[in-house]
Amino acid sequence: MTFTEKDEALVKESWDIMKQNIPEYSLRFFSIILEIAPAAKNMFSFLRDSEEVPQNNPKLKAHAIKVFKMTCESAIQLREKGEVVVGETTLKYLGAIHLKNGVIDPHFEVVKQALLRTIEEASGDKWSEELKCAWSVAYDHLAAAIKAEMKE
Ligand code: HEM
Ligand code: ISQ
Repeated sequence: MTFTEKDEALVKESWDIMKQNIPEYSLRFFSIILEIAPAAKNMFSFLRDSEEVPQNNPKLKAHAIKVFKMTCESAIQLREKGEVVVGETTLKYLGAIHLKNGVIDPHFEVVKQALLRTIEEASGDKWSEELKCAWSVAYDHLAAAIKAEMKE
């Protein structure tokens, strides 16, 4: 699939909506991950010792934002260059962090579904098949880069 200007605009637009309520959407994002894969909870240092998902955890928020932002940046790169290039240092770091915390390939599908559902809820009647596809493609490219690094 070629990533068009329209796709990029769709991704940016829904990220703008999400930005207006980061606490809510980051929590929602995380809760959906745990709904799909409850065992994932223990992989996260900021959750390991708590009973439920903390309502206002700065680390959770900061990380969740990064995931959305990086996916959004991937969309921009896909449109500009036709591929996703993550800085080598960032990629090495992310590869190492995820490997160390026990993340395996199938988890990426879980995070993808959670990301899409969060965007669906956030974008309301702006949600469309096209929007879903644009985020999916951007995420898949980014995930592939991290997964490849984890296999190095
Ligand atoms: C940490 C991004 C996929 C689990 C992080 C961090 C970022 C990130 C930015 C924070 C690193 C730091 O500053 O310390 C991403 C992106 C992903 C992705 C962009 C996909 C494209 C996944 C998946 C899982 C996962 C599939 C498994 C459920 C974790 C865990 C940490 C982490 C356990 C460590 C959190 C902690 O305890 O501090 N990720 N991630 N990530 N991620 Fe991901
Ligand atoms: C880290 N990696 C993937 C998804 C995440 C969601 C919330 C907080 C941190 C995360």
